[in-house]
Amino acid sequence: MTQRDKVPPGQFVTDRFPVLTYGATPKFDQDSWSFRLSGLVEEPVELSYSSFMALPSFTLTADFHCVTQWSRLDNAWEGVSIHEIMKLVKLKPEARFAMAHCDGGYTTNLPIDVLLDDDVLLAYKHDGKPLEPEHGYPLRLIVPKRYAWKSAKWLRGLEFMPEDRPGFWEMHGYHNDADPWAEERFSY
Ligand SMILES: Nc1nc2c(c(=O)[nH]1)N[C@H]1C(S)=C(S)[C@@H](COP(=O)(O)O)O[C@H]1N2
Ligand SMILES: [Mo]
Repeated sequence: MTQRDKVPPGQFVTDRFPVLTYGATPKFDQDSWSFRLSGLVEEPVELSYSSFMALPSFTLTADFHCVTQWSRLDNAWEGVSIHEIMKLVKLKPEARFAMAHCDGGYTTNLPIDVLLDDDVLLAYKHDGKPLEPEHGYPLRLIVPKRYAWKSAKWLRGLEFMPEDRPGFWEMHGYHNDADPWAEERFSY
């Protein structure tokens, strides 16, 4: 694949790693940090920082496409694969959508089949180093096949839902589905 084939329409490539955050970078406190799986699961789960970090790790190289038109290619992400996370709970059959919840109150929504793709992970490292605070330390969601606003920084939990509900940017005019190859940028 040539580099051009990796760049969706209307995007340009940058080697930088811009920061795009609505609001301030939340403070991380290891003792009060936890990761929750909630909503339509048989038993909700809450993991401490150390038990989360003890989960088997998964690495992936993927491109990252921001709706503001920059793409950063070949990011090496390391974290825990979504499939590993889902071994911790049993989804109820009515679960069809998920909401990512973050420190600071940011949210973003995904259909469960998009969340459960093989390239989705909860990342704690980028290009071999712990995530920088402004890029989501200690944990962020990575959904390579969607625009980057679906890759929630400072992730604290996933909630499973029977019906779709818009997250933060989806409520403020961004497209619900966010496929960069279809240029699903805005909903208006
Ligand atoms: N918690 C949280 N996650 C977030 C955001 C945010 O404001 N808060 N911004 C989103 C947007 S719009 C983009 S483009 C990417 C940018 O990730 P980066 O700052 O690591 O480049 O993070 C996404 N995840
Ligand atoms: Mo963005």
